[in-house]
Amino acid sequence: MKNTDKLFELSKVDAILVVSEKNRMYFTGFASTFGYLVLLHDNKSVFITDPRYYEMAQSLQSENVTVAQIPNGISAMETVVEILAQNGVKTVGFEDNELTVSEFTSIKEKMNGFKLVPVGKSISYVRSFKSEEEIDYIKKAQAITDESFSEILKFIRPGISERDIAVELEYQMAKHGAEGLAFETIIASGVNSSKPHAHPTDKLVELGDPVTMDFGARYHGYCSDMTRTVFVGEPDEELKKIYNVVLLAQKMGINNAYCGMGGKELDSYCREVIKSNGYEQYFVHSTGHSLGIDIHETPSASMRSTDVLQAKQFITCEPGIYIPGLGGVRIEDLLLIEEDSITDLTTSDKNIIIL
Ligand SMILES: [Mn+2]
Repeated sequence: MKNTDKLFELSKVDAILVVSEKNRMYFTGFASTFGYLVLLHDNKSVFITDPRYYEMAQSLQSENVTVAQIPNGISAMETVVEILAQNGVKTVGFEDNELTVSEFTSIKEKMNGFKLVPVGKSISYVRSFKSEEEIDYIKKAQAITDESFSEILKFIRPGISERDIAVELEYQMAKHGAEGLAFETIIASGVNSSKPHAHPTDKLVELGDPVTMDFGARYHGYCSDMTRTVFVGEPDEELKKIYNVVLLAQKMGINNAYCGMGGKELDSYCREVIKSNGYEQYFVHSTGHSLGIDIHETPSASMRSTDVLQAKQFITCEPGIYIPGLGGVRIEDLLLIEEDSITDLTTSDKNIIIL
Protein backbone atom coordinates (compact mmCIF):
# COMPACT_ATOMS: atom_id res chain seq x y z
CA MET A 1 0.00 0.00 0.00
CA LYS A 2 1.13 3.50 -0.84
CA ASN A 3 1.54 5.95 2.03
CA THR A 4 -1.42 8.35 2.00
CA ASP A 5 -0.26 11.02 4.49
CA LYS A 6 0.46 13.59 1.77
CA LEU A 7 -2.90 12.96 0.12
CA PHE A 8 -4.82 13.59 3.34
CA GLU A 9 -2.72 16.67 4.04
CA LEU A 10 -3.76 18.07 0.65
CA SER A 11 -7.38 16.98 0.59
CA LYS A 12 -8.48 17.64 4.17
CA VAL A 13 -11.16 14.95 4.36
CA ASP A 14 -11.80 12.16 6.87
CA ALA A 15 -11.74 9.38 4.27
CA ILE A 16 -11.35 8.84 0.54
CA LEU A 17 -13.41 6.40 -1.51
CA VAL A 18 -11.40 4.96 -4.41
CA VAL A 19 -13.53 3.32 -7.07
CA SER A 20 -11.55 3.57 -10.32
CA GLU A 21 -9.52 0.57 -11.39
CA LYS A 22 -6.34 2.57 -11.94
CA ASN A 23 -6.40 4.38 -8.62
CA ARG A 24 -7.16 1.12 -6.80
CA MET A 25 -4.16 -0.32 -8.63
CA TYR A 26 -2.07 2.74 -7.76
CA PHE A 27 -2.74 2.63 -4.02
CA THR A 28 -2.76 -1.14 -3.51
CA GLY A 29 -0.49 -2.39 -6.32
CA PHE A 30 -3.15 -5.07 -6.72
CA ALA A 31 -4.83 -5.42 -10.14
CA SER A 32 -8.55 -6.14 -10.01
CA THR A 33 -11.57 -5.29 -12.13
CA PHE A 34 -13.86 -4.89 -9.13
CA GLY A 35 -13.34 -3.44 -5.71
CA TYR A 36 -13.76 -0.45 -3.44
CA LEU A 37 -10.92 1.01 -1.47
CA VAL A 38 -11.61 3.15 1.57
CA LEU A 39 -8.59 5.21 2.62
CA LEU A 40 -8.59 6.39 6.23
CA HIS A 41 -6.25 8.58 8.26
CA ASP A 42 -2.95 7.19 9.66
CA ASN A 43 -2.41 5.08 6.55
CA LYS A 44 -5.26 2.76 7.43
CA SER A 45 -7.38 1.38 4.62
CA VAL A 46 -10.06 -1.16 3.85
CA PHE A 47 -10.11 -3.02 0.54
CA ILE A 48 -13.56 -4.34 -0.23
CA THR A 49 -13.93 -6.93 -2.94
CA ASP A 50 -16.02 -9.90 -4.03
CA PRO A 51 -15.24 -13.64 -3.91
CA ARG A 52 -13.40 -13.56 -7.26
CA TYR A 53 -10.59 -11.52 -5.70
CA TYR A 54 -10.97 -12.14 -1.99
CA GLU A 55 -8.41 -14.92 -1.74
CA MET A 56 -5.82 -13.15 -3.92
CA ALA A 57 -6.38 -9.88 -2.09
CA GLN A 58 -5.32 -11.52 1.18
CA SER A 59 -1.78 -10.62 0.18
CA LEU A 60 -2.65 -7.00 1.00
CA GLN A 61 -3.77 -7.80 4.54
CA SER A 62 -1.54 -6.14 7.12
CA GLU A 63 -1.60 -4.16 10.31
CA ASN A 64 -2.87 -1.18 8.31
CA VAL A 65 -4.92 -2.85 5.59
CA THR A 66 -8.12 -4.79 6.12
CA VAL A 67 -9.48 -6.92 3.30
CA ALA A 68 -13.24 -7.25 3.47
CA GLN A 69 -15.58 -9.39 1.43
CA ILE A 70 -19.02 -8.10 0.55
CA PRO A 71 -21.48 -10.22 2.54
CA ASN A 72 -24.13 -12.13 0.59
CA GLY A 73 -27.20 -10.05 -0.10
CA ILE A 74 -25.51 -6.78 0.88
CA SER A 75 -24.41 -4.26 -1.75
CA ALA A 76 -20.85 -3.02 -1.98
CA MET A 77 -21.91 0.54 -1.19
CA GLU A 78 -23.77 -0.57 1.95
CA THR A 79 -20.52 -2.16 3.08
CA VAL A 80 -18.64 1.07 2.31
CA VAL A 81 -21.17 3.15 4.25
CA GLU A 82 -20.91 0.81 7.22
CA ILE A 83 -17.10 1.09 7.30
CA LEU A 84 -17.27 4.89 7.06
CA ALA A 85 -19.78 5.05 9.90
CA GLN A 86 -17.71 2.70 12.10
CA ASN A 87 -14.74 5.04 11.68
CA GLY A 88 -16.64 8.21 12.56
CA VAL A 89 -16.18 9.64 9.06
CA LYS A 90 -18.07 12.80 8.08
CA THR A 91 -16.33 14.09 4.94
CA VAL A 92 -15.48 11.71 2.10
CA GLY A 93 -13.23 12.50 -0.83
CA PHE A 94 -14.24 11.10 -4.22
CA GLU A 95 -12.55 10.81 -7.63
CA ASP A 96 -14.32 13.60 -9.51
CA ASN A 97 -12.03 13.12 -12.52
CA GLU A 98 -12.72 9.39 -12.85
CA LEU A 99 -16.40 8.77 -12.05
CA THR A 100 -19.13 8.92 -14.67
CA VAL A 101 -22.13 11.11 -13.88
CA SER A 102 -24.25 8.01 -13.22
CA GLU A 103 -21.64 6.50 -10.89
CA PHE A 104 -21.44 9.76 -9.01
CA THR A 105 -25.23 10.07 -8.82
CA SER A 106 -25.49 6.57 -7.41
CA ILE A 107 -22.73 7.16 -4.85
CA LYS A 108 -24.31 10.45 -3.81
CA GLU A 109 -27.68 8.75 -3.27
CA LYS A 110 -26.23 5.98 -1.12
CA MET A 111 -24.00 8.30 0.89
CA ASN A 112 -26.46 11.03 1.76
CA GLY A 113 -25.25 11.15 5.36
CA PHE A 114 -21.75 12.24 4.32
CA LYS A 115 -20.27 15.38 2.85
CA LEU A 116 -18.66 14.51 -0.51
CA VAL A 117 -15.54 16.45 -1.51
CA PRO A 118 -13.79 16.22 -4.92
CA VAL A 119 -10.15 15.10 -4.48
CA GLY A 120 -9.21 14.07 -8.05
CA LYS A 121 -6.64 16.85 -8.39
CA SER A 122 -4.93 15.88 -5.14
CA ILE A 123 -4.75 12.23 -6.22
CA SER A 124 -3.22 13.23 -9.59
CA TYR A 125 -0.68 15.42 -7.81
CA VAL A 126 0.33 12.67 -5.38
CA ARG A 127 0.53 10.19 -8.28
CA SER A 128 2.89 12.52 -10.18
CA PHE A 129 5.71 11.81 -7.69
CA LYS A 130 7.00 8.33 -8.42
CA SER A 131 8.41 5.89 -5.88
CA GLU A 132 11.66 4.03 -6.61
CA GLU A 133 9.62 0.98 -7.52
CA GLU A 134 7.47 2.93 -9.97
CA ILE A 135 10.58 4.55 -11.48
CA ASP A 136 12.06 1.08 -12.02
CA TYR A 137 8.90 -0.14 -13.77
CA ILE A 138 8.87 2.89 -16.08
CA LYS A 139 12.60 2.48 -16.81
CA LYS A 140 12.03 -1.16 -17.70
CA ALA A 141 9.04 -0.26 -19.91
CA GLN A 142 11.23 2.31 -21.69
CA ALA A 143 14.09 -0.17 -22.12
CA ILE A 144 11.65 -2.60 -23.79
CA THR A 145 10.52 0.21 -26.08
CA ASP A 146 14.09 1.10 -27.08
CA GLU A 147 14.99 -2.54 -27.75
CA SER A 148 11.91 -2.92 -29.92
CA PHE A 149 12.82 0.17 -31.90
CA SER A 150 16.21 -1.26 -32.83
CA GLU A 151 14.46 -4.46 -33.97
CA ILE A 152 11.89 -2.65 -36.10
CA LEU A 153 14.61 -0.84 -38.06
CA LYS A 154 15.60 -4.21 -39.56
CA PHE A 155 12.01 -4.81 -40.62
CA ILE A 156 11.01 -1.52 -42.33
CA ARG A 157 11.47 -1.46 -46.09
CA PRO A 158 9.54 -0.32 -49.17
CA GLY A 159 6.40 -2.38 -49.78
CA ILE A 160 5.61 -3.08 -46.15
CA SER A 161 2.39 -1.58 -44.74
CA GLU A 162 1.96 0.71 -41.75
CA ARG A 163 -0.18 -2.00 -40.19
CA ASP A 164 2.61 -4.58 -40.68
CA ILE A 165 5.03 -2.26 -38.90
CA ALA A 166 2.59 -1.77 -36.00
CA VAL A 167 2.02 -5.51 -35.58
CA GLU A 168 5.75 -6.29 -35.70
CA LEU A 169 6.57 -3.50 -33.24
CA GLU A 170 3.91 -4.74 -30.81
CA TYR A 171 5.21 -8.31 -31.20
CA GLN A 172 8.75 -7.12 -30.43
CA MET A 173 7.56 -5.29 -27.32
CA ALA A 174 5.74 -8.39 -26.09
CA LYS A 175 8.79 -10.52 -26.86
CA HIS A 176 11.00 -8.15 -24.87
CA GLY A 177 8.79 -8.43 -21.80
CA ALA A 178 5.90 -5.98 -22.24
CA GLU A 179 2.67 -7.14 -20.65
CA GLY A 180 0.70 -4.89 -22.99
CA LEU A 181 0.70 -1.59 -24.81
CA ALA A 182 0.88 1.80 -23.15
CA PHE A 183 -1.46 3.11 -25.87
CA GLU A 184 -2.45 2.33 -29.45
CA THR A 185 0.67 2.32 -31.60
CA ILE A 186 0.91 5.19 -34.08
CA ILE A 187 2.59 4.42 -37.41
CA ALA A 188 2.36 7.09 -40.08
CA SER A 189 4.26 7.01 -43.36
CA GLY A 190 4.64 9.44 -46.24
CA VAL A 191 2.00 12.16 -46.32
CA ASN A 192 0.16 10.41 -43.45
CA SER A 193 2.97 11.57 -41.14
CA SER A 194 1.61 15.14 -41.17
CA LYS A 195 -1.23 13.84 -38.94
CA PRO A 196 0.33 13.71 -35.45
CA HIS A 197 -1.92 10.90 -34.16
CA ALA A 198 -2.56 8.90 -37.33
CA HIS A 199 -3.77 5.30 -37.00
CA PRO A 200 -1.78 2.71 -38.96
CA THR A 201 -3.37 1.97 -42.35
CA ASP A 202 -2.81 -0.49 -45.20
CA LYS A 203 -0.70 2.12 -46.97
CA LEU A 204 2.59 0.65 -48.16
CA VAL A 205 5.86 2.35 -47.33
CA GLU A 206 7.49 3.90 -50.41
CA LEU A 207 11.02 5.07 -51.15
CA GLY A 208 11.58 8.55 -49.72
CA ASP A 209 8.83 8.19 -47.07
CA PRO A 210 9.22 9.42 -43.53
CA VAL A 211 7.87 6.82 -41.09
CA THR A 212 6.80 8.17 -37.71
CA MET A 213 6.46 5.62 -34.93
CA ASP A 214 4.99 6.68 -31.58
CA PHE A 215 4.69 3.73 -29.23
CA GLY A 216 5.03 2.51 -25.69
CA ALA A 217 5.05 -0.63 -23.61
CA ARG A 218 3.37 -1.42 -20.32
CA TYR A 219 5.33 -3.11 -17.55
CA HIS A 220 3.83 -3.89 -14.13
CA GLY A 221 1.01 -1.54 -15.06
CA TYR A 222 3.34 1.36 -15.93
CA CYS A 223 3.77 3.02 -19.34
CA SER A 224 6.63 4.16 -21.52
CA ASP A 225 6.41 6.43 -24.53
CA MET A 226 8.75 7.30 -27.39
CA THR A 227 8.62 8.61 -30.94
CA ARG A 228 11.06 8.42 -33.79
CA THR A 229 10.70 9.42 -37.43
CA VAL A 230 12.96 7.49 -39.81
CA PHE A 231 13.30 7.74 -43.58
CA VAL A 232 13.12 4.91 -46.09
CA GLY A 233 15.53 5.97 -48.79
CA GLU A 234 16.77 9.50 -49.36
CA PRO A 235 14.12 12.02 -48.24
CA ASP A 236 13.00 15.27 -49.83
CA GLU A 237 15.26 18.23 -48.88
CA GLU A 238 12.50 20.04 -46.99
CA LEU A 239 11.75 16.97 -44.86
CA LYS A 240 15.44 16.65 -44.06
CA LYS A 241 15.50 20.30 -43.01
CA ILE A 242 12.40 19.79 -40.86
CA TYR A 243 14.02 16.77 -39.23
CA ASN A 244 17.04 18.80 -38.21
CA VAL A 245 14.91 21.64 -36.86
CA VAL A 246 12.84 19.23 -34.73
CA LEU A 247 16.01 17.54 -33.49
CA LEU A 248 17.55 20.89 -32.56
CA ALA A 249 14.32 21.96 -30.82
CA GLN A 250 14.17 18.72 -28.86
CA LYS A 251 17.83 18.93 -27.81
CA MET A 252 17.35 22.57 -26.81
CA GLY A 253 14.49 21.50 -24.53
CA ILE A 254 16.36 18.56 -22.99
CA ASN A 255 19.67 20.40 -22.54
CA ASN A 256 17.95 23.28 -20.76
CA ALA A 257 15.66 21.17 -18.57
CA TYR A 258 16.19 21.41 -14.81
CA CYS A 259 14.40 20.46 -11.63
CA GLY A 260 12.10 23.33 -10.63
CA MET A 261 11.52 24.71 -14.12
CA GLY A 262 8.04 25.49 -15.38
CA GLY A 263 6.37 23.17 -17.88
CA LYS A 264 5.75 26.34 -19.88
CA GLU A 265 9.48 27.12 -19.90
CA LEU A 266 10.39 23.68 -21.27
CA ASP A 267 7.78 24.14 -23.99
CA SER A 268 9.16 27.55 -24.93
CA TYR A 269 12.73 26.25 -25.37
CA CYS A 270 11.47 23.85 -28.05
CA ARG A 271 8.93 26.21 -29.57
CA GLU A 272 11.43 29.05 -29.99
CA VAL A 273 13.73 26.93 -32.17
CA ILE A 274 10.82 25.92 -34.38
CA LYS A 275 9.58 29.50 -34.53
CA SER A 276 12.96 30.97 -35.46
CA ASN A 277 13.11 28.51 -38.36
CA GLY A 278 9.73 29.63 -39.63
CA TYR A 279 7.68 26.54 -38.74
CA GLU A 280 5.77 27.86 -35.73
CA GLN A 281 2.32 27.24 -37.19
CA TYR A 282 3.22 23.61 -37.91
CA PHE A 283 4.01 22.70 -34.28
CA VAL A 284 0.42 22.03 -33.34
CA HIS A 285 0.61 20.27 -29.97
CA SER A 286 2.25 20.67 -26.60
CA THR A 287 5.84 19.68 -25.85
CA GLY A 288 5.34 17.03 -23.21
CA HIS A 289 3.49 15.18 -20.50
CA SER A 290 4.21 12.85 -17.65
CA LEU A 291 3.10 9.23 -17.53
CA GLY A 292 2.64 6.39 -15.08
CA ILE A 293 -0.36 4.09 -14.89
CA ASP A 294 -1.92 6.51 -17.38
CA ILE A 295 -0.13 7.49 -20.56
CA HIS A 296 -0.89 11.15 -19.89
CA GLU A 297 -0.37 12.36 -16.34
CA THR A 298 0.59 15.64 -14.73
CA PRO A 299 2.84 17.60 -15.00
CA SER A 300 2.61 18.82 -18.59
CA ALA A 301 4.84 21.06 -20.71
CA SER A 302 2.80 23.37 -22.88
CA MET A 303 2.21 27.02 -23.65
CA ARG A 304 -0.51 27.11 -20.99
CA SER A 305 1.06 24.84 -18.37
CA THR A 306 1.30 26.19 -14.83
CA ASP A 307 3.06 23.03 -13.58
CA VAL A 308 6.52 23.05 -12.05
CA LEU A 309 8.71 20.08 -12.95
CA GLN A 310 9.83 18.51 -9.69
CA ALA A 311 12.08 15.71 -8.49
CA LYS A 312 10.70 12.16 -8.96
CA GLN A 313 8.47 13.32 -11.78
CA PHE A 314 8.64 12.38 -15.46
CA ILE A 315 8.18 14.53 -18.54
CA THR A 316 8.35 13.71 -22.24
CA CYS A 317 10.00 16.10 -24.66
CA GLU A 318 8.35 15.66 -28.05
CA PRO A 319 8.30 18.61 -30.42
CA GLY A 320 7.12 18.03 -33.99
CA ILE A 321 6.53 19.78 -37.31
CA TYR A 322 3.66 18.64 -39.55
CA ILE A 323 3.09 19.98 -43.06
CA PRO A 324 -0.06 18.71 -44.75
CA GLY A 325 0.67 17.22 -48.16
CA LEU A 326 4.38 16.85 -47.37
CA GLY A 327 4.74 14.94 -44.11
CA GLY A 328 5.85 15.38 -40.55
CA VAL A 329 8.56 14.66 -38.02
CA ARG A 330 8.32 14.09 -34.27
CA ILE A 331 11.07 13.06 -31.87
CA GLU A 332 10.11 12.07 -28.33
CA ASP A 333 12.27 11.13 -25.36
CA LEU A 334 11.25 10.41 -21.79
CA LEU A 335 12.97 12.39 -19.03
CA LEU A 336 13.25 11.59 -15.34
CA ILE A 337 13.61 14.66 -13.16
CA GLU A 338 15.77 14.41 -10.07
CA GLU A 339 16.90 17.07 -7.62
CA ASP A 340 20.23 17.71 -9.37
CA SER A 341 19.92 15.88 -12.67
CA ILE A 342 17.74 15.18 -15.66
CA THR A 343 18.05 11.67 -17.08
CA ASP A 344 17.02 10.97 -20.64
CA LEU A 345 15.69 7.40 -20.41
CA THR A 346 15.31 7.03 -24.17
CA THR A 347 18.54 5.60 -25.49
CA SER A 348 17.68 5.15 -29.19
CA ASP A 349 19.65 7.15 -31.71
CA LYS A 350 17.96 10.32 -32.87
CA ASN A 351 20.36 11.49 -35.52
CA ILE A 352 18.63 11.18 -38.86
CA ILE A 353 18.20 7.52 -39.82
CA ILE A 354 17.91 6.75 -43.53
CA LEU A 355 17.13 3.07 -44.09
MN1 LIG B 1 3.96 11.18 -25.68
